[in-house]
Amino acid sequence: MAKNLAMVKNAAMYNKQAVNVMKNQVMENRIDDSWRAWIAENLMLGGLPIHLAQILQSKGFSLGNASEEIEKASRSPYLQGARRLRNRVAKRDWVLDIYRKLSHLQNHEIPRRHQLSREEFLQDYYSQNKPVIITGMMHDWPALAKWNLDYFRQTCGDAEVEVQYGRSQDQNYELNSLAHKKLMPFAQYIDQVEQAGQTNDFYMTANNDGRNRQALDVLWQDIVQLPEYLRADPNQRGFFWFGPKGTITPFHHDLTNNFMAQVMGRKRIHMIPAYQVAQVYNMRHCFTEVDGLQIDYARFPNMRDVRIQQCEIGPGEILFLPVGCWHLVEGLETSVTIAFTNFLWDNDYFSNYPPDHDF
Ligand SMILES: O=C(O)CCC(=O)C(=O)O
Repeated sequence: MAKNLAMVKNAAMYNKQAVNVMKNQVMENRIDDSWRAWIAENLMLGGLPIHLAQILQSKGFSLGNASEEIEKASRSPYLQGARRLRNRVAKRDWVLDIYRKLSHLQNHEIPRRHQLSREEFLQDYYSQNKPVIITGMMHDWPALAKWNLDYFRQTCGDAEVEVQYGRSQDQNYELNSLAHKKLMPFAQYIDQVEQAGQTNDFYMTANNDGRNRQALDVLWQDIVQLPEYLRADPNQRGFFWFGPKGTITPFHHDLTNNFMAQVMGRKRIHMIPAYQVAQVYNMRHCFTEVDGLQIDYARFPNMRDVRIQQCEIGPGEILFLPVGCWHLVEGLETSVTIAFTNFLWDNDYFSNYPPDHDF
């Protein structure tokens, strides 16, 4: 059963998708367990019994049967338990909404801080779950001067690498990332990036890191870990993102705090604070169906309440992406980013992540 797009607030928005899925069963004209689940779900959303009965009637059930079933569900002690849980979630949403409302009083610009000290970073950003752009901390990276497509060809062009491929044909290319992995010589990928102009069809991402770590080993000699903020850890060096102009990483959140250290090209990042999770239609794991570049407000009305922050980063700049913060990333030019998660401070938000990802 597809999950609902909205919480109680959106009670009018019944689960239409589920209605379509179950069209076939209507032929038999009986209310079965999947329809019962639909009734329960929509009662929990705050749907009025009479409206639910009318929808069932329009699907071929008799009004009497529908009303009886809805009445039975409403009285069910099982549903009383679920109602309590729903109320508890609504209370937590209310608390999160305090942060959302207060955030409207804040300056929306992502601050740029030159050579931010460890302590300031910890106190003002890491521990506050707030993004920041740090400048002036990559000046000793050989990569900044050396990296370009020819250098990549010369140093590891023969290596076999893994990339995400064939993304244009699949709306859910991030959710289905496993299906888009493809192996090719690095030199061939570099040629494609060079010739592409603008495309989102292929992208070497952190999802390919397991395979590429060894293949691109030599490039890591040009990177200096950032000791002001990161642990030296030979097993956790960072993640290599390399793609053409036009790549789009759709809205999602990470389960770690994250640095995006920009080496080549520019990127635009759209961010939504983590406490707005109730408004972003999180359906599966850390993803949303909302297209952040073309938001359909009729389908996703809660997005009107969402505060989206935007910034751009270029070579030598580091964006701190706080854990849980929703982000969408656009490659504005051929671009290379190194992402890090090995911070000096606790960065385990995975152990207590809900095990069932169907939200
Ligand atoms: O650079 C990108 O395209 C996406 C980066 C990202 O989403 C991340 O590091 O979590």
